Amino acid sequence: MKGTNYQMFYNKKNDLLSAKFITLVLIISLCALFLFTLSRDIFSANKIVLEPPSANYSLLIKLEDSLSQKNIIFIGDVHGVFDELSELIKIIDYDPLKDHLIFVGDLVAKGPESIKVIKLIRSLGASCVRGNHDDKVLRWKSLLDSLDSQGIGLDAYILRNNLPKDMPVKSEHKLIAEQLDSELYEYLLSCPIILNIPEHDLYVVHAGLLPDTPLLGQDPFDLMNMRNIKDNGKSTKNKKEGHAWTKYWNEAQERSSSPKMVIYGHDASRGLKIKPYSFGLDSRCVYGGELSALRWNKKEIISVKCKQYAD
Ligand SMILES: [Mn+2]
Repeated sequence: MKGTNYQMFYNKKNDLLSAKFITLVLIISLCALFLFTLSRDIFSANKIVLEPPSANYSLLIKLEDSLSQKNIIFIGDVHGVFDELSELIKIIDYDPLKDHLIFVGDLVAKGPESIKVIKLIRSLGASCVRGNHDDKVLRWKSLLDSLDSQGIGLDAYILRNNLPKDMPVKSEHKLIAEQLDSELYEYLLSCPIILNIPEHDLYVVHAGLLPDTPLLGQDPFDLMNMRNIKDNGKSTKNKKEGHAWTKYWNEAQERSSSPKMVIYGHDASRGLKIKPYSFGLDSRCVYGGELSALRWNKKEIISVKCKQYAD
């Protein structure tokens, strides 16, 4: 009997212990769930999704008829070089009543006066396409504005979110974005990825086009960055892979019943590059080369010598 009593006592004590234990586990679980929910709410309130690289853009715009009827002058990659751009505009004898300027992108970065360059180009009523450097500035501006409107500092944002690899926090694109007022931002944003000028059978794009893919099916990032096309048909900015995209573009136009010319920039290392159906206008101004303009009706190239601003 003694043994049985002891057993009963032991069982009671055990039941009591396990009840206490279960209650404790329940309380801890509830606390953990509460804290988890709370922290998730705080986190999601502060989490801002960064727009993907080319979130806000027009892929293809046709130049207005009133502008395509003027004498069109294309200008290569300016990269924030204000003095030489001003000099070039004087030398080409630009007449706003008769001429229309079209910039092939990369108005900004690498050179010293990006903001002054955008102001000047905008004031001339020029057209433009978006370059890879313009795109980075636009992405920074859109992020900074979005954080600003929510009262969140960049430091707080970076603590919880990763910036894209090509948008490091210490970048000149961020500095330019910080100086961009809303008018200049709207102007830069208005530059499409591809400008179509059907009256002259040509397209303007910053880097290049794939010959065998419909225009509206092409990736805007590639159109602002490509230099070559690889053997598998994909574009790359690496010049060691495949061949220049212009080789494939020109071959395709020769076979086509409605061939199109492409005016582009971006490829400073290949410099001025004239082929039957492509015209490369980046003559390395910011690296101490030249800034070039192309008067389309005369097929005339006018260049000014540039100081070296970047390596
Ligand atoms: Mn470029």
